[in-house]
Amino acid sequence: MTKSALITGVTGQDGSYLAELLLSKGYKVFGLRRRTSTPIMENVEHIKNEIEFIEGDLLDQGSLISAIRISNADEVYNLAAQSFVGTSWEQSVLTGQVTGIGVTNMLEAVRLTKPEARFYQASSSEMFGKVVETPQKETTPFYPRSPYGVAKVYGHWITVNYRESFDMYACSGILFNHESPRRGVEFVTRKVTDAAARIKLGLEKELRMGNLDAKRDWGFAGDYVKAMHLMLQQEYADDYVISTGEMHTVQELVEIAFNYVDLNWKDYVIVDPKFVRPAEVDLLLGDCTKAKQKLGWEQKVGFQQLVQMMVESDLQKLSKYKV
Ligand code: NAP
Ligand code: F7E
Repeated sequence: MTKSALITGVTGQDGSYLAELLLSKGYKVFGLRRRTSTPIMENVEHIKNEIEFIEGDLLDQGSLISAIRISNADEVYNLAAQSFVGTSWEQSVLTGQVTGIGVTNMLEAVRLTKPEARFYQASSSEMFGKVVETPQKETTPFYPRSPYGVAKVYGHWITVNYRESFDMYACSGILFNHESPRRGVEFVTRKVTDAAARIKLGLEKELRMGNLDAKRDWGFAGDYVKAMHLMLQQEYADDYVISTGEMHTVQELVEIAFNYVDLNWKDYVIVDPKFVRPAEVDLLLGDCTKAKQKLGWEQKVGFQQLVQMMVESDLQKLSKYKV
């Protein structure tokens, strides 16, 4: 029998890769999409005729109940969020409402409408924040460092709580940073690959950055959405860390991107306090042994390959503007 899935945040980076994956597996895919004055469809343009879009918002409970009713989803992937850490200090209340309370709104819609549906919550390594142990695994205590991280901790625990209170199949994937050519341009990887391409093509002269010493465990979004799907195919619902187990600095990211276009990054990069955060997450490094053993999940794309893939994609997108 054909399975159906509802993806919130379908127009985002992960939503688009997950929709592709589920379509390739024969799912009927429904995507919750916000009404916007101009449609934001770039990531799903190529599959828009295969997805059934439902208008709704994580802040509007009725629209979420309707979405579950219309889709009659067997699997619900809650990927929608205000997902940019930087903005979470500027819009802390909104971030709390969407990224935190929005999870309860979605869980309530499932509980009231189709409690047997399987639920995935997009938790984050940002919950570890000022890390209390390295590497971080499922049992590592949380110490969030931003309004975004705090909201994700709430979303994480409400998912665990609904699993334990209502016996729902509700999982939380604690995903470390994952990137792709579809990454929003404000996130550091895409900001750097976009800038390297622009500078190479003569469209920009410099790149202003924040903390070059921050360390992250960066993987490829296309690999990570496979873990989301696997989490909903198990006998019991559980929570899993998904990561590469490798850590790099922002400076290494910059070096790889600029080397790829034969430029010396030191000639173009300026550190600007405007991009330094009020509270920083200095390092994140994940231990995904549990996911490897129980889900059989593994990453395919390495860090250098990922950065080069992103620069290449930005060069192609921007080449028509070359001066
Ligand atoms: P993204 O590209 O920023 O996508 C976020 C999606 O959420 C977009 O489709 C956006 O719609 C939608 N959205 C925002 N507010 C909404 C609202 N009020 N109601 C309905 N939809 C709303 O994020 P991503 O990188 O794909 O990440 C997916 C999820 O994983 C997020 O929850 C993120 O916090 C989490 N996460 C991401 C990472 C990572 O490294 N990428 C790591 C751990 C966890 P519009 O297109 O209309 O803006
Ligand atoms: O920053 C440093 C910055 O914005 C990474 C989201 O997907 O992953 C993401 O959150 C690091 C930070 O991602 C700039 O200070 C330096 O230390 O790419 P980012 P993030 O904050 O790690 C987690 C797992 C999520 O869940 C989130 O949704 O890079 N950095 N200079 C900079 N960052 C940005 N954005 N811009 C700079 O100029």
